[in-house]
Amino acid sequence: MKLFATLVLAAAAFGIATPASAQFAKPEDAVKYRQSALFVMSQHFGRIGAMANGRAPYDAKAAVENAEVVAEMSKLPWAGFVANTEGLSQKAKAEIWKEQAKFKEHNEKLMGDTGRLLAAAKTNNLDNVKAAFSQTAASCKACHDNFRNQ
Ligand code: ASC
Repeated sequence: MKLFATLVLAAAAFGIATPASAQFAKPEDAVKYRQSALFVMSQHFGRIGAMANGRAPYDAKAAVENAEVVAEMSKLPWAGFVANTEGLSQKAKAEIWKEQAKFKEHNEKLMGDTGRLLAAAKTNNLDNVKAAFSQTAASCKACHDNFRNQ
């Protein structure tokens, strides 16, 4: 274990990629990490949704700020889907680990969409925000339909 820790530190010092699992002290932390990133993303995505759906007045500056958080958060959860967390969360389907290429495709689709949502927000045009919001929401839903229970 001590040797492993030393090797991980050495690898980190030299910028060598270490397994994602090595980034978390324990499997439960990886679950908490990915759920936290997804939760923060959903809060900020919801604020854009409120504007897109007319439940809140359109505030172009707020839309950009929220889209920045969404775009950044959308990069994070995936590293938390470590193999040793399978079965720890009732919501994460086994398919995540059985169909890793497909899961990765969904992750990348979302990151592309959130990048386009941010670009749309920066146009300061509500119609652009609405279109990019629904594209992104469709990506959220597609991944949930395939990989999340309930
Ligand atoms: C949200 C949110 C999700 C997605 C999903 C889209 O605002 O929290 O998980 O949109 O509901 O279908």
